[in-house]
Order: sequence, then C-alpha cells, then structure tokens
Amino acid sequence: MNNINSIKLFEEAQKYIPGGVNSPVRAFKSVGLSPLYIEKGRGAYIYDSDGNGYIDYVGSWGPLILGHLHPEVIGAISECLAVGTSFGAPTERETTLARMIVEAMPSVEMVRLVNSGTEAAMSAARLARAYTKRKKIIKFEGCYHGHADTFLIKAGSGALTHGVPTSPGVIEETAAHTINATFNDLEGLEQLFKSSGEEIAAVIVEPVPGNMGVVPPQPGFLQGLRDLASRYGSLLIFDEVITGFRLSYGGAQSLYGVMPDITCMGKIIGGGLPVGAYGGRKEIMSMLSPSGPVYQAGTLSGNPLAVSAGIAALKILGRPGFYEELDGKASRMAIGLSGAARKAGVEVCFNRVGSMLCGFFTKGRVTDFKTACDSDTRKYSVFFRSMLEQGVYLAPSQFEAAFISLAHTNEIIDKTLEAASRAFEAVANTSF
Ligand code: KE4
Repeated sequence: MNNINSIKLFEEAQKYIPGGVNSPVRAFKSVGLSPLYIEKGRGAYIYDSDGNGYIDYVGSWGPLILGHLHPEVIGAISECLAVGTSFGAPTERETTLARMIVEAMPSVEMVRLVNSGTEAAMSAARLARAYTKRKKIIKFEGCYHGHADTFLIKAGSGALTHGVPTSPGVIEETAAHTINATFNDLEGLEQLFKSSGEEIAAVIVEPVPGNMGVVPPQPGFLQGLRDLASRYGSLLIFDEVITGFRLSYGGAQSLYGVMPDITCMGKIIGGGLPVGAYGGRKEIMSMLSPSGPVYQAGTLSGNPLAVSAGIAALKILGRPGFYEELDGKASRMAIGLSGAARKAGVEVCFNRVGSMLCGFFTKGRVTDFKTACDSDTRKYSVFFRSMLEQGVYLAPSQFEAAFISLAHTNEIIDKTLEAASRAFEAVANTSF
C-alpha cells in the first residue's frame, strides 16, 4: 500500500503539533504504523492522501452513524452557513436540539450544550459534587470520560484506596477524590459504598463501555448501580457520549431501562461537528449558572453550524425502523467475523451491542478491564494491518469499538468479511 504522502505529511506535522496529531490515538502508535492522512470521506468510505480508499469502521470515533457527507446533514449545515457561523448569543436552533434530546432521553428534563464529551463529563462531575455537597467520584477501570483531571485516574494500590494519576500534571489531591471500581463487579462496588458511601458524590459509568473495547453490562449490573447510588444519596452519571443515540434513540438508558441522574452526551448529537451535552432532572440542572450557582460556560457552546448538523442527524435517527436496520447490518458483520475467525482457527471474543462491536484476540470471555487486557494486542496489530492493506479502516487500537453506520451496505459488509477471512489467516500464519 502506497502511503508516501501520509508519511511526508506526518513528518511535517510533527514539526508543529505534539506527536503530529491533535488526539493521541490518531498516531497509530499501538499498531506500530505511521498514521494515514485522510483527505475526504463519502458514505462508508474514507480516502487518504495517496488516493487509497478504505471502508471506514471508525466513523470519526462514533459520530458518523449516518456515514460521511449524509446529504440531509450537509444540507442543514449549508443552510445555516447562509446566515452565519457563530453569534455567541442564543439561537432557536439550540432550543430545537435541546428539545429533541429531552424528548428522546427519558431521564433528561433539561440539557446544557457544550463542545465535547470531556466538557460534558467534567461539568457533570462538578454539578454532582455541588448537588450532593460531597467530593468523591467513583469511576470504572477501562471506562474513559475524556481528559479532565478527575477522570485521568487509575486504581490505587487497593480497590478501596484512592486513585493514582494516569498522567503527569494530575495532582495527588485530585486523585484522592477519585476511586476506581471494576466494571460488572457489583459486590466490589457495594464494598466501596459500605466504606465510603457518605462521601460519594457520584458514580460515573459508560453503560456499555466502548473504551476498553466493547464490554456489555451483565444482567442486573446497571440496575445494581442505580440502587446503590440511590441508597447512599449519590448521583448516577451515565456517560452516553458513545451510546447516546447509538444504541437506540433513547440511548443505553432506554435500551436497559435504567435511569441515571445525569447523562453525558456527544459525538452523534453533533452530526460530525463538535457538540457535547449533559442533562438530567430539572432540580439538578437548575443549579447551573445563570439559574443557579454552579458555573460552566463556553464560547462556542450551541454553535449554530454544529447544532444544525445535530438536528438533521437526529431527525433521521428518529425515523421508524432506523435502529432495526442498523442492528441487522451489525449482526451480519458480527456473525460473519465470528465465522471467519473460527474458520482460520483464531481465538477471538466478539462483543457487540447494537452497532458497536469489538473482537478481542483472547481465549475467554471479556467482561471487564482485566479480561480485556488479557487480549493479545500483537495479534490485533497483525489483523489491523492486513485489513488496512485490503482497504478496511479499523480503530488503530484493540481497546476501541468498531462502528457500523447506515452507509455500510450488505455488499460493503460482505467485502469486509472477505478481507477479514484473509486477515485472520494472516494472524493464524504469524508466529508470536
Ligand atoms: P471528547 O472530549 O473526545 O469529545 O469526548 C470524550 C469522551 C467521553 N466519554 C466517552 C465514553 C468517550 O468515548 C469519549 C471520547 N472517545 C474517544 C475514543 N473512544 C475519542 C477519540 C479520541 O480521543 O481521539
């Protein structure tokens, strides 16, 4: 595969941008390649600076559930461009998107638009601390909630101790207020609450984690979180930046019937442009400035272009049969991949919820961060490279999700499965 232009562009970028990228995972480090520079996208495809085309299963890390350049989304952006790009003043469009989110997400009575998932999660934590007048936040190992200090924390020496910063610049005093729990371990969480319950402002969770690969919640786990948080007067925060409008029009909370106190959103609600959001019950959200004392602000929050793209996207997602059609595509993909791996004699654990899926190169089931980390990332790298050479663009990390979009036709999926058969053979024929 000729990627000489991408290599040159990456060299140039590294002169001006740390690591040559504006977000670390794009650097392809974990698959040991130089990143591809993408020039354009169309439908299910992206095209790099050397003219190579790829079937895209990253979808900008989740936002592009409709594929690239969906005509109704582009039309809405163009219509908005005719009147302006940003005013720093309220616009009717923001109310429209807010109303659509409130009408879609059953636990959300009010919502604040921001510019990223990080902003949404960071603000939700501040709001939960203000509402409960408590300091500690429980998160789950392997779940990612953006790069705010509160969340760049890994488990300390013991599950019941404080967190430890995962990044320089995050100070111990901050880490002291974040505790890591184990996803799908309700007993462990109950122990945490028994020992620190009165100090816990909130538990934040990706209801279906997509940042350790895809790990479905075990039956009763999310309801168990809900019950524990309620029992101890803590808030439950669902980080639905990925799952919101991905798993259903009402997100994971509708799919599993578990209602959080605060929901974080992003990605899909921006239609491919920068939008984040957090929402919840009126009594909680009303604490936000200017209606209440909790400060949070943003120059480009509710940006008309981004909001117009989001409105257009949600209108399409809200049409009857959308998620059934998407789930059919994802099921075709998952069944095909399992068969191809089995035929090649490669042990892969496939986890799928709706149109987000992941294949872990490991023997057993993957049910939490530890079992996810048992995956052989060398095998993933071989698989990734073979797929890339065959024109299929997957996440450049074992610990992400593959996303199916409306633009992935059966023909495109079958083409992917042919490539996967060869890629699994490549894994089987590699000695590690
Ligand atoms: P952003 O700040 O990147 O918009 O959102 C942070 C975030 C919050 N919550 C969840 C569940 C998320 O998945 C994310 C961001 N996701 C990653 C990839 N899984 C974005 C890709 C990147 O970091 O470049």
